[in-house]
Amino acid sequence: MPAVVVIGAQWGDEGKGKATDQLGALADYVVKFNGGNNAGHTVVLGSEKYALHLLPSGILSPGVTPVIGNGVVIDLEVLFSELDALTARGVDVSRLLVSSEAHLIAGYNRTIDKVTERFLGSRKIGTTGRGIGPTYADKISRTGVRVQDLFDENILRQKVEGALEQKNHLLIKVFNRRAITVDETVTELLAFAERLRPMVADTSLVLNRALDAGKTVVFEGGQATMLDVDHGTYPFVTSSSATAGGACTGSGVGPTRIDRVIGVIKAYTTRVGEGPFPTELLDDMGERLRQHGGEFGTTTGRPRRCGWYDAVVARYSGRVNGLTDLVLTKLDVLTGLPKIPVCVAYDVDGVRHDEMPTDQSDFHHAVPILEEYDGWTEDITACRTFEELPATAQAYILALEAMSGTRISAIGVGPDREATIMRH
Ligand code: 2SA
Ligand code: GDP
Ligand code: MG
Repeated sequence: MPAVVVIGAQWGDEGKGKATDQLGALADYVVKFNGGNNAGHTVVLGSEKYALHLLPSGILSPGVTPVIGNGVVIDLEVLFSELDALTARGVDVSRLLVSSEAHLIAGYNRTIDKVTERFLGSRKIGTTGRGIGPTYADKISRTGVRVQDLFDENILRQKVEGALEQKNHLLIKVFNRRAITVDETVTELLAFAERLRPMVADTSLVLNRALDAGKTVVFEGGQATMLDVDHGTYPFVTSSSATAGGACTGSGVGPTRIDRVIGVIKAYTTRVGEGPFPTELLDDMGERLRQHGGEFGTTTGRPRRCGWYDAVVARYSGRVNGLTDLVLTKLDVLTGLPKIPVCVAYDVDGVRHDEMPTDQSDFHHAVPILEEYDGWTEDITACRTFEELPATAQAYILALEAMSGTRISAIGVGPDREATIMRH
């Protein structure tokens, strides 16, 4: 399996970090291809717990070369504080490569992210406030600042001047804020330039050569399918391509080179931030899933919204990502529930929808059609084969597999790296 893409199949926090970390042990390169430090991936190795944001989860495996691809937006201060924190814990981060084409998050974009959310009031997106959306907006409108600009101060200054002409207009006239100066921005960005320089590479060339040489490359998606700027619940999405196609545009590796696309999916669903969520539970059961699943943002600490497994979302993810496998996570969190409802389709104004409604407004008032499965009471965290699972847990997995349309090839039964069942 030389080139494997790992993406989130729901609204994020499915456990991609754990899945990537496991694959990372078999990989030569692990590439982050979208998003930035809005991401939060928790990896548990024995008694050690790591929360990764900007760095690919594969960084924890000795021998892996972690890569930050061109599709990522980088906050340099966060990058170096994450690197320093890992180094202090004995993790070797010396092989990290950073694309010269990746875009940089400047202070003005963090400010604009936060003030825009405040300005939107009840129409807010519920962003992480890390400057992600405004930085991708600059990229698309061709006013962004890239990693390579750090190494020519004249060009950097020109680009920052161009960007600030627009930003200051917005900040002063619309948001009633002070102007941001070119000097403060250039100083902020250049502060890390010399530390970054040795890591900067043509990462597309490096990865394609690695694949030519038979090496294994894992592409790690940030956020998830339903947060993808094209295929997600727009406008309640992040601003990058979190689906499998993003692995190609965000790394400079062509689609013909990808061998497998793994969707990570929770045995129930969570979402953080605003936007529609048909199976959301606003009652005690939602609170039970949140507490048992530890469903609080890895980056912001926000409580995650919780609900039942949604097979319409799973089928949609299978389609838009071309999934070859599903990794079903957090099955252990459902232990103890007498019955487990699953959404098999939606009712929209009396019409049954087996597929994702084309019209976003329909999705906003889709009512889940639920089917119930029997639960189990046995502790499953020590199970390491499918056959060791209680019969009702096996039946639940097989039902999800049948209705989701993609083979479930691994099952998570706990946060630890070892707490996984592989199905061959
Ligand atoms: P942004 O900041 O512009 O990307 O926010 C836009 C939407 O994308 C959602 N988003 C996320 N959803 C789930 N997990 C994310 N990472 C963190 C985590 C989130 C946290 O692992 O827990 O700590 O709060 C993530 N990042 C972005 C966001 O909630 C908006 O709905
Ligand atoms: P990511 O953004 O998709 O990498 O997911 P997060 O790290 O934000 O959230 C997933 C959480 O679930 C983390 O705290 C993981 O340690 C934890 N986790 C992952 N897989 C499992 C599992 O199978 N069971 C349990 N109980 N926890 C898991
Ligand atoms: Mg997360």
